[in-house]
Amino acid sequence: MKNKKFKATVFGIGGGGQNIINYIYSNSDNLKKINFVSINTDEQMLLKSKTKKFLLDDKTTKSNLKNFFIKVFGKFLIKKVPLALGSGGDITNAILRTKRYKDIIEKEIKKSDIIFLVACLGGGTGTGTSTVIAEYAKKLNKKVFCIVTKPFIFEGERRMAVAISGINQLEKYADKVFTIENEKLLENKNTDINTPLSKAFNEMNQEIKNIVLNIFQDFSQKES
Ligand SMILES: Nc1nc2c(ncn2[C@@H]2O[C@H](COP(=O)(O)OP(=O)(O)OP(=O)(O)O)[C@@H](O)[C@H]2O)c(=O)[nH]1
Ligand SMILES: [Mg+2]
Repeated sequence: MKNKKFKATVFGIGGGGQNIINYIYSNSDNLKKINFVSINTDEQMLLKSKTKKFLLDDKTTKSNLKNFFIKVFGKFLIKKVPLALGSGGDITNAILRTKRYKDIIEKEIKKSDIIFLVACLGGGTGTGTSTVIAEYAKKLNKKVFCIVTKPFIFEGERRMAVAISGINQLEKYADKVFTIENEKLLENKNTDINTPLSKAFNEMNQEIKNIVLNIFQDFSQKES
């Protein structure tokens, strides 16, 4: 008999991370037992996500915290509240904003036995926030699996260096870090100049979905 208490949460962090988990969430009937949570500093982007959402606002007043709760748990955005902007590639900003929501993030982590962190590295939020959540999850004795992408070469050396330092940080806390290179999309013989990027991304999303599914099933069986 299956252990009904066995639970997993997939966090999609930053713009790319939320895109990927949005795809997985929207294209999986067999993953409905998994808790999907999009986390972003960019409110406009976050509104596109169909999963549960956590906004890392850049303000700390009580009224904004109240608005944050309404936005997380309510269905409609309150129009009067100004939109929270992304970190603009600033890891320090993303880390600071993540730490302000420690209690809320830890509450979500505690619901699960396995934590998956999905992020596209190279920007601020995916790189900064994922390392903070990985640390929280490991300190709460969870199994932590990270699935991250490295930026395209054309995005420049700085973004690549940021991504590599992010991977090094994640390896301190994760049980395993799966790294996927965006650049591979350009080398794929099925991808040419006429292939829409969204189609190429979806193949990668599918690959990431399979990693999550395999790990989840492995653990589910062990727990049965
Ligand atoms: N595979 C894939 N990669 C993406 C996607 N969106 C962005 N990326 C890659 O991820 C890197 C980081 O971009 P974002 O995820 O938008 O950045 P962010 O984490 O939101 O960071 P800030 O906006 O700077 O706070 C980019 O440099 C791209 O290489 C996506 O949908 N799929
Ligand atoms: Mg962003």
